[in-house]
Amino acid sequence: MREKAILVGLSLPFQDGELLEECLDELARLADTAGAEVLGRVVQRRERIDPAYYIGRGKAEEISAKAKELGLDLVIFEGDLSPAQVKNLEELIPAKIVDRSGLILDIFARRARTKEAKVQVELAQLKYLLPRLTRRWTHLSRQVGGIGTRGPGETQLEVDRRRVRQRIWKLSKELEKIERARAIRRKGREGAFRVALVGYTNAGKSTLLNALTHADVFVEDRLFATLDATTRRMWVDGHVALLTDTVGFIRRLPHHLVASFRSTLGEVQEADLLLHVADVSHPACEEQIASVREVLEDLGVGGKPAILVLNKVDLLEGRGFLERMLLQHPGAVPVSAKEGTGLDQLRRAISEHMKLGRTTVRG
Ligand SMILES: Nc1nc2c(ncn2[C@@H]2O[C@H](COP(=O)(O)OP(=O)(O)OP(=O)(O)O)[C@@H](O)[C@H]2O)c(=O)[nH]1
Ligand SMILES: [Mg+2]
Repeated sequence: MREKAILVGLSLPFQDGELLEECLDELARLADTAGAEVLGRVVQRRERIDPAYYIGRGKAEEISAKAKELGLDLVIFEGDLSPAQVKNLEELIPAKIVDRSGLILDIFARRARTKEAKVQVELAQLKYLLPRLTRRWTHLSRQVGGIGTRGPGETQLEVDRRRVRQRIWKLSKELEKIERARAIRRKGREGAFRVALVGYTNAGKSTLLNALTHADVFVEDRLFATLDATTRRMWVDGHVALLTDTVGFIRRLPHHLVASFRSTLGEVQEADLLLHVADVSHPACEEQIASVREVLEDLGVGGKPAILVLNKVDLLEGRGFLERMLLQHPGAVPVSAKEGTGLDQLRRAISEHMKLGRTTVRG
């Protein structure tokens, strides 16, 4: 049984209406990936975000009626809600209230397979939860109601907070241990030329890794199929390079997640070359390229040598758009990871960077 959901977005003045539509499309894909069935969308035009309800109170009441009528399990908000907004909305609407960050965290939690990913995701979830713990309790004590519940409620809240903090501490320690082990593994690979695949989620990074190294990494037409770094050997011009596949990016990636995934993303930081994979058939391609570059800047690797790989050219009708993209991004390489076209040109481009590496570092 898929949980029934509707999406809620806010249209603010000076905001691009098309962008909001794209953000809602992306939210719908995220909801689908999380296992929800999206029954509809509600968009409200407003001058500003309402501090108490995010949307207007009247709209929230409308949604409440809709939730009853449709038997909704979830109401998913496009923006990020404050703990107070979640609390107020939950009091009004008989469904779970989830915001964009909460949804992304949920997907990561479902998809984490390795110990490392699980620790990283739980850490991010707890950090997200900590400031939101209040509402669950005020909520509960209000349900129990009346005199005398406040005291024990507060105490319980303190106990809960302490438990969460202790767990955060324990997980941080575990993560440090995993990071040390990863650093040792990386040291063992020193000397080899390292290439990291980066890019927007669903751009085709894992498909490209498979195509270039004949690996068999999990590929899926859903968001965030990959959470763990996988490294494979790749032959380029008679030399071996190591190619690493990593977690995909998304616009407004929750910062707790970026912080927790630092060790996985360490592979990106230590790479000699980045292959930035973009889905050139996606309507928001340029925007996605810009979002990825922003995350790379955040990670302190904005200045690393990179090749922009324009993937999924097989889905383009005509060459006009591709020609424009190639003019816009000199040095970009068009490929279809799925059909295996353009891979020779990509290998040549990688080879050029490897030669540069050999002459400047070891030459
Ligand atoms: N038509 C077409 N589809 C592609 C191409 N490359 C990848 N795909 C499809 O795009 C979807 C996502 O591919 P993945 O390789 O899982 O993408 P990813 O970048 O690793 O995604 P995440 O791990 O979720 O961040 C899959 O359905 C692939 O089959 C391509 O060149 N052409
Ligand atoms: Mg992948």
